[in-house]
Amino acid sequence: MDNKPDLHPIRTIGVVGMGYVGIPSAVLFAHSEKFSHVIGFQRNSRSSGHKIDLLNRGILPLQGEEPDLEWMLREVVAYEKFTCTSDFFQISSCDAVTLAIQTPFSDPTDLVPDFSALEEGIRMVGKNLSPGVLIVLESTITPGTTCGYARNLLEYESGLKAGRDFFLAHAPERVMVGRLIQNIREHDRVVGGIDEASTLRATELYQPVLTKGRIIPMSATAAEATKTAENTFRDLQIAAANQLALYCEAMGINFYDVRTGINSLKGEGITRSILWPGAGVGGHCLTKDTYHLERGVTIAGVESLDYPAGMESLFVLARHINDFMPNHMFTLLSRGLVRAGKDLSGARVALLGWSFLANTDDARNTPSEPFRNLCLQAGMDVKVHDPWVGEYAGVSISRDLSEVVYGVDAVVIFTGHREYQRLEPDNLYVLVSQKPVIVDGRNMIDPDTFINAGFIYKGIGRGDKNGHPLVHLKRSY
Ligand code: SAJ
Repeated sequence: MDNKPDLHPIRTIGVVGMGYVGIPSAVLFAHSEKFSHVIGFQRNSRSSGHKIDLLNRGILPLQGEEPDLEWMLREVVAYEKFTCTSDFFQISSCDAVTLAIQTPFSDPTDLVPDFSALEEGIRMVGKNLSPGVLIVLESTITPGTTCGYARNLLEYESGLKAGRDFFLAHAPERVMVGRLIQNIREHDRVVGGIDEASTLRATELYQPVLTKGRIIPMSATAAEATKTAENTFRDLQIAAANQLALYCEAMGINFYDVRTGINSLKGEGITRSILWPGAGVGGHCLTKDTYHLERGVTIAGVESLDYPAGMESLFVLARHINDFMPNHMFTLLSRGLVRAGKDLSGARVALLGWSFLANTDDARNTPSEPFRNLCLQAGMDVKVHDPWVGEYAGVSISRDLSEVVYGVDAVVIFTGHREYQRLEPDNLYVLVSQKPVIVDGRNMIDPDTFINAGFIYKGIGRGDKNGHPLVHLKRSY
């Protein structure tokens, strides 16, 4: 008996979850002449149900610029190659179904991601699953989820058997907002099946939408570990830069000189690629994927893990170092105010930058928030400026830089928005209070120009400048 699903051509594709991963994915499948139709599945929920009608009218329900996505969506709708629906029964007409549903951590300390939305999606697919279908999970998930939790749920809801009646794989998304279409087409695509046949079937699905990118086949669990670990390693590299910057401050030297020196070591097989220290690490990737990886090891077989007894995970330690950086920014601010002879309580602070990523409006898990909380707990008055972020629950954010810095005791640069590179020391000096402090969390300004203009300077990694002699200026007004 042939115990493999039958291999008819993939013609109709279902994409569950019309978010910033699902929409470009669905549009690219629909745009390929290899496939005849794509159905986007979206819950008719209060927060996202509106997307169904917009998408069916060829209107993109995403924020910001997404090159090519808009006209491609209009085209596939016009040619009736793409439709969006909340009727999950239509999954039964699909040859392949992908799920791009986020699994955020409501509280990273408990290491338990919120699977509720993904679970609902998997159940709906399982209830309408036909034999021979390929299911692919695209969300970032804990290693072991595809072969364990997801497989069991699909088999339970469908009464079918993975590997025998349907194919199952994981193909993690690697998209960046602002480059969705380009990333899907040009990044290599890791594709991991629960078995060889599923890997091959998933390769058949993704190959047609790749241009520069190539398929990288592996097991489902290896694919889950790849995605979580690629962000874990980036977080680790940032933590290494942050720790070295803290050391350089303590040693009274310039981190950026040391970084240049280290990176000058070149040659066959020699890499250092030191990243940049900063005021902290935000976003929804690096702040959670380490905990997905850690949870994967915990579930997959912590008893078989050979690791130094009682030693904390290097990866979790890196998370703690990065989460410490807003505290360090508060220490730099406090030291600056003390040098200015000012009390922390009642001090007026201009916090420049609320988004977690330079020149974007993305404020998810922004490190500016814990810093602002520390300032408020110390009795400071904080005004927030950001040229990109419109609003954020509980925080008033101004676009008027002069208004935010007027009369403050300290200016703190938290996000590397290009606007802050253009801060002019003399213009700023006449707006702020006497003996002003400036703290640079993103290496945006030249210390000497602000020190010579009368500021008390503190900067991450700038041990060579943080104890500078004070320059006393007679105010000309
Ligand atoms: N950061 C530093 N120092 C650095 C780099 C970043 O402090 O040298 C901080 C940033 O300020 C930010 C945070 O880390 O607060 C995250 O920055 P990021 O550039 O890693 O941006 P993310 O979080 O959007 O990461 C995404 C990831 N992409 C996907 O998951 C598909 C990541 O894998 C990419 O490497 C990253 O984009 C990228 O390189 O653009």
